[in-house]
Amino acid sequence: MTEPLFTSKHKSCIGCGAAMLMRKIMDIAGKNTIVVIGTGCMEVVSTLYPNSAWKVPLIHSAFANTAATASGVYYSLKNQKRDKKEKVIAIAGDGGTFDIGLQALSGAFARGDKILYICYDNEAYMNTGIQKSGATPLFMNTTTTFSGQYSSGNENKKKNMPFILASHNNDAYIATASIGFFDDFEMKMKKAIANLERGPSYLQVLASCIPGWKIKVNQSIEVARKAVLSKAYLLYEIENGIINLSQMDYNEKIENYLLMQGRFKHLNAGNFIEIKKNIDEEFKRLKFLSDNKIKVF
Ligand SMILES: Cc1ncc(C[n+]2csc(CCOP(=O)(O)OP(=O)(O)O)c2C)c(N)n1
Ligand SMILES: [Mg+2]
Repeated sequence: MTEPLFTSKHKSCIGCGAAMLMRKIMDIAGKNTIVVIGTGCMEVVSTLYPNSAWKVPLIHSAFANTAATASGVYYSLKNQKRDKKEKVIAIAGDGGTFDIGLQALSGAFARGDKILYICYDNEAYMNTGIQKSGATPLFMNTTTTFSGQYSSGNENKKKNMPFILASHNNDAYIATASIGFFDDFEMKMKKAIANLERGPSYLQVLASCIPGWKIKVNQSIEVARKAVLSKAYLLYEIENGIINLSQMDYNEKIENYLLMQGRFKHLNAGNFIEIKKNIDEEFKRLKFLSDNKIKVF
């Protein structure tokens, strides 16, 4: 076997879903890749001096500007006529993508910069201690949306990033994935790379977090599978403004997904009903758009 391009020289938590994803990303990307990494767990754990887990060139600048840095690298490659051979992959967490890096990402997509942006979505600002982000799901307990006598955790729904980006650019390839289904991720990442001939690509990948989700160290894959099968995290692609819902066996009970995680252990009967209603509505909406090939953007 050839040497991995994301090696074991990192200090992630045992069982970290995002670290597994980094390895998979680099296995698929290959060595003609320049990685731009946003501030967050994956940057912090993989670049601790004097070690680096990366066997490709890697740039970290700041929290808000991952996409802007990636665009700069892309235009530099283009000016040097290296852009057909080398690709730029930007990697950032959900906080760095849904919130603080959104302006730069929006600019890159509006311009059609040919970068692949991958958001590893662990559904909170994990590196600084599990604060709520724009990707945090309804009712999750975080250190800034604390569940207690007067609150059931996060009161907002997750932002719909794939739709926000799809509304920018019809040349983009956009997809959601989960570390519970690496074959599906691989298929989508290959399409995302192929799309760089035409425009930008965005992959949003659910990546479980042991301390943030309060699960056992051997449950990261299982929980990421249950998230999809229970319809809590829907997998789909958006190409040419048309949604294609990924074919999965969507018949897991949502309770089985939520109750295996400490971050949802406070939920009451009313919370379950509301979550169920939301995910059923969203599934119905996406399935309708997908089945009828309706051009949404
Ligand atoms: C401008 C700025 N604000 C805040 C921080 C502190 N900070 C570093 S990592 C981080 C959390 C990142 O969250 P996310 O993007 O979801 O990645 P994760 O840590 O979950 O992997 C924060 C708030 C920072 N480095 N820079
Ligand atoms: Mg995060």
